[in-house]
Amino acid sequence: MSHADTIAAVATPPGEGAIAMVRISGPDAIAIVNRIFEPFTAKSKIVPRRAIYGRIKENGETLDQVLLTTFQAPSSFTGEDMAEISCHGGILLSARTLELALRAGARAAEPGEFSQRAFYNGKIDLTRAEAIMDIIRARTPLALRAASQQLEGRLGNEILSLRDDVFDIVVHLEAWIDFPEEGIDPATGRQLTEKITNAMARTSRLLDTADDGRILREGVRVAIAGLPNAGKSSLLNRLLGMERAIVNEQPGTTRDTIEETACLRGILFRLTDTAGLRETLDPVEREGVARSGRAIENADLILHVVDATAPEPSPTLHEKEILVANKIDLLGPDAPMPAHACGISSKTGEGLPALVETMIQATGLRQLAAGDSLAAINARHKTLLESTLESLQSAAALVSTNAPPELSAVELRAALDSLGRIVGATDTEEILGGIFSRFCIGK
Ligand SMILES: Nc1nc2c(ncn2[C@@H]2O[C@H](COP(=O)(O)OP(=O)(O)OP(=O)(O)O)[C@@H](O)[C@H]2O)c(=O)[nH]1
Ligand SMILES: [Mg+2]
Repeated sequence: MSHADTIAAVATPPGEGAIAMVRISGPDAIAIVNRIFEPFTAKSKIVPRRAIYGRIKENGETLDQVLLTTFQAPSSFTGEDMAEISCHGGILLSARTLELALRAGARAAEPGEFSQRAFYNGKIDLTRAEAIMDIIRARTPLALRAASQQLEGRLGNEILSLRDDVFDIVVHLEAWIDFPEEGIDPATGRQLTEKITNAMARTSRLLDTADDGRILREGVRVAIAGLPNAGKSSLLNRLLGMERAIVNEQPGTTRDTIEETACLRGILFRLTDTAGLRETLDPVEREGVARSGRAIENADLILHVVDATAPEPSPTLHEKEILVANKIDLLGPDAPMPAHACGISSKTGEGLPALVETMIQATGLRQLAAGDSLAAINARHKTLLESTLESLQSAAALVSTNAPPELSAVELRAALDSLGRIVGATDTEEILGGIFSRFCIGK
């Protein structure tokens, strides 16, 4: 699809900096640039992919000295004619340069509109478009690596190859629809079932990365929970490396949940300090305790903090729970270390590195980092892969019960449709709007 209008935006964040960039894309990009830009050397011509030094003119005066780079369709990010004006990085200056481009015939771009055009023009599939935003938003090295692999097409290619496999099965099956009198012979039936099972396994493998994907993009949700005064807030402060939460010898100090993010050895953690869990008549503290319950429910990992000097009745360990025995600095030299617990002192910092190591092990991200494939899917991919898997399961069941091939074909076509939506081969305006509206302006 080619767009009739030409869009422009400041592609760099607002603020002072060495350079800001105004990006223009569309059929009139070069004509617009010719109206507002003048090379310093009269004989310099605007040639694609060559940077030219010149000035931006406003009412005959020089607004700024800039570097202009142009690209000719289809060899550009959007696949259209494009111009990038690198001016000095001032808020007013970049806004004025943009305004001149708009007055010269461009329209202000919507968020993500450049990437959307790149998608429409077949430069990138949807998984790559999403990867661009993941790269921009990445806050840890691992998240960045995963996003960059997605941009290189790891996920997109896997989906396309899976789609090819399913397509082959459909073709195979549809050959039988044309000859209804013959019916599918048992050997072919077995072969088809095997192929569908194989596609199901590949889909499941991708689905298994959904949690990793969420954790990479949003961080591991950790609830720090336990009885009042166990040292939960002290532990939060230790992990953050700053005095974020109030610490006091009075039980019931923390009333509300406090959430902060920390990057611990390259992994993003969203730490929530909670109100100590106890029965109370104080309505404010009760609300705090209720909030603690919700934080615990939503957590990927719970740090159950107990006071090592005042052992609680042996706590029930949840699957996603790490038992942390705090205040070991108060234990006598001969006192036994609490069994099945990470002994730490939030006061001295003892045991903290081992606790962080245990937390990282519990996320499973270490294996992910060690593996060569970092395809970690997002929530949109997850929903679509789930419906792919459902359709494949139905198709497998139909084939194995020797149902008419038309019925299995319908299911397989539904699987193809879901896979197509992931890469954007079967797009709907609705999905696209949802994805691109979350982009930055100018991207
Ligand atoms: N000696 C020692 N004292 C600690 C340690 N951790 C916390 N404390 C003390 O224990 C008391 C309670 O600490 P907090 O961090 O406020 O405990 P909390 O679990 O957040 O308590 P609530 O918010 O009331 O639920 C404070 O007086 C801290 O100084 C530790 O490792 N060693
Ligand atoms: Mg507290």
